Amino acid sequence: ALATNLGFPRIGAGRELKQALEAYWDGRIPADELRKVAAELRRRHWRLQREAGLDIVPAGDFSLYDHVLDTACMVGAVPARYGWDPETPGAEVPLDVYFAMARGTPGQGIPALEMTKWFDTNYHYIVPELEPGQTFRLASRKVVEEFREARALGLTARPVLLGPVSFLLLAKMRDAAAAGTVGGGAGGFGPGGRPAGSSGTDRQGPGSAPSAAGVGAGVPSDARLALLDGLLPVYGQVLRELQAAGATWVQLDEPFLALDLDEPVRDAYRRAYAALAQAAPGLRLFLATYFEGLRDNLDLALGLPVHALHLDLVRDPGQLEQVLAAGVPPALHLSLGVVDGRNVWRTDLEAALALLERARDAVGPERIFVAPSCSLLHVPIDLELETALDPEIKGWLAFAKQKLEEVAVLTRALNEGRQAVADALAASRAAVAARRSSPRRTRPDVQERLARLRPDDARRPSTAPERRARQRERLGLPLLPTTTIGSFPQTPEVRRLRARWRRGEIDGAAYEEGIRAEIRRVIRLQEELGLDVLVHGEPERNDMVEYFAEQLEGFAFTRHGWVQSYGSRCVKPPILYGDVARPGPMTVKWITYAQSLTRRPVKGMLTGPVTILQWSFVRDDQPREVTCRQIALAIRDEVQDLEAAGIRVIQIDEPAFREAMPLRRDDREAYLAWATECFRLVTGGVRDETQIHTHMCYSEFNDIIDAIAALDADVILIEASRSGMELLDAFVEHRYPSDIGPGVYDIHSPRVPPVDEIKGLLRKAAAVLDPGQLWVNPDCGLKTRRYQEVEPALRHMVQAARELREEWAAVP
Ligand code: THG
Ligand code: ZN
Repeated sequence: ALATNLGFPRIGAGRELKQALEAYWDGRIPADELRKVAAELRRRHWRLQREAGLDIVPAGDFSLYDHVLDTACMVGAVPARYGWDPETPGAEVPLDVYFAMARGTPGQGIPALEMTKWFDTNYHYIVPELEPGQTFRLASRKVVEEFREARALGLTARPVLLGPVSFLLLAKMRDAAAAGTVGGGAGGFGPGGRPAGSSGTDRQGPGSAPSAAGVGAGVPSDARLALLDGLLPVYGQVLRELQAAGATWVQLDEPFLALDLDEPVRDAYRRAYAALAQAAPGLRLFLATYFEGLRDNLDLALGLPVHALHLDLVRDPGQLEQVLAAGVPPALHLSLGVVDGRNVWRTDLEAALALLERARDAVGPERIFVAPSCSLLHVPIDLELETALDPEIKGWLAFAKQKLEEVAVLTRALNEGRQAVADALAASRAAVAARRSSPRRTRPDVQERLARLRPDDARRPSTAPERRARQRERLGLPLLPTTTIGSFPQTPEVRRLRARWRRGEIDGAAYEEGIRAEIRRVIRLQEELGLDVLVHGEPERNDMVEYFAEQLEGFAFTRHGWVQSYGSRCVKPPILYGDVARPGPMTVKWITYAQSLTRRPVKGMLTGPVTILQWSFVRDDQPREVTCRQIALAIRDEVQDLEAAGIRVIQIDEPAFREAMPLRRDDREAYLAWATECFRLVTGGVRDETQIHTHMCYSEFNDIIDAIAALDADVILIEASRSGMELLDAFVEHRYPSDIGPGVYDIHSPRVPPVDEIKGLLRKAAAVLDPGQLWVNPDCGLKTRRYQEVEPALRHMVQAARELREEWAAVP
């Protein structure tokens, strides 16, 4: 058996890549310096992987921005607006074209490619943009060069490519009508598509999932697959060049093989791999599947002419037996992903070894690779850097480096027998036992409370229409009430205030007064603008998940546990290790202070349980739904405290509600049932006259509209401006019973929308929904914007609402 890895984090333990990228984009360092940092990181990471005990390391998994973008460049899929001439013989995509695709060029007004979630992870990839009749040609030899680099360092490396079928299924098509009109604009996307909403250095976050990309949906066959025949020769050429450079194995990542596929997609897989096997007959193809089990695609995968098949045995340990029962073709190697590449827990080596030994006894040790379940892109690099972490909890964890050491131990156990690694196995057993028996993990009061839950706890006393009448009366709101999503711009002064407090440079009293001053400013501004439901602006928060997790029991935090979110942006997910409890109020102090400054209603702002769960590293010793219910109860207590303190409107944000949905259709109903129940547990205890808002930051509601309605919120504030209110169709068809605030202003862009444009959007909304149902608000929080844009935009928004109120009031 051989120890291997599918991919390593690129950002660097000290986020060196982030620093270098941002310095390059700011013009502070030249391209050569950026390349030097990147090469140094690759060298360091290869050395680390070899020293951890790997026999074969991945090469080409490094990326300056994103591996899907790298693949688009490899095959020359560069939309015309980036000004790259594909006809120039031998021309490769230059660095600045690459970054223009990732980030746009604000100076020239060229938008970036769209960005969306990589399967069910918190990583975002750049969505390749293809057109009918798209041609491909080899336009980047990055993977060949990086393979040579690894060889030159004396490593046995396996080049990594995103497989051709997954590449096409991750892409979106421009429609034929618009394909000829390329130039300055980004118009003309297919149904459901839209121009990239964010552009340039301005990009602050992901856009919505493009409906054209198949991630998470039942994957449709469509025009993209018609491009396969044109794409395969480029892949063939890359394989031959890799072989010529000395590669024996090449890894092809095909995560879509673990999703729901229709017959044309399956056929595309058969055609693609037949062609690739023929293109470089001497090369061994290592087909990587992950994020789910193969399930009904098992026979398809086993029938492809490849030399190794990687299985994610963390997500689906049962698929090993299915594979063995189906009969492993005599020449096929199995790569067994037994170490969790998506989470931070130390592996139970005994349990992993049981699976590995079963496979070894069935197919022989010479046909086994031992590996993490997927690329380690999704976990932090090195646990040893966490010197401040509670030692007991640290003993339960493994980051990328430690995970590879586990892979090496398991491989040795297979090759040399358990006694060769007896110490490591004993240490693992002890760690597993210590975690299992630790009192830190369990809270009897939390478990008893969970056991006592009754269906009524997740139900509001009256129906939405009854509540609406009472809330209207109490809040005294006009037609088309105006509000915002919650955060106001985080000025450099506010960031500095928080940083100084964290470093202990100012005391608690000075910090609190600084925050209160900011709240005063934000309340005064909103009153002056004439908004109807105010917010406190969230100056005390950094990352919302971190903010709440820090105030709950059951979470631990790292100092260096950065995980790439997109490009140079990272998040530091909290580690949820134990039963969750709320020792005391988390937001009441700030919200009640804000409310004391104004007669208008101030919203309490909370993050929902599904989002806190989804954006944390979550314990693997109980079902996610149980953990989510515990978080829900903690947030419920906060809601109760806010209500008791006189807060009349409370918003529970669930931006991750959709992305937490299982990748396989069969698993979705169960997820939506518990996720909905958790949201309702948060709000179930409030009185009829307390108004519950929620916010979700994407515009794909069609397939979850029933669950959205079942949340039973009084008001839902959603993204809509970028799709020109198209998403409202789902709400119309469903006869959505509550109020809706379809965002009328795209906060992802610095542009200030004119009054008439906002009125136009509201008219569109009022044409399909009851005007009495409509709220007026921006698309998302204003945290990443500047006051110079926010103030005029909100002024226009309020003006538009006022003009329409008068206009519509005049109509009998
Ligand atoms: N919080 C968490 N996860 C998220 C988001 C979030 N996932 C989805 C989406 N939002 C990702 N978007 C971003 C946007 C900005 C940044 C990270 C993810 C970002 N990070 C800072 C950086 O890399 O410099 C670090 C932030 C910090 O200091 O905490 O700007 O909102 N959990
Ligand atoms: Zn949002």
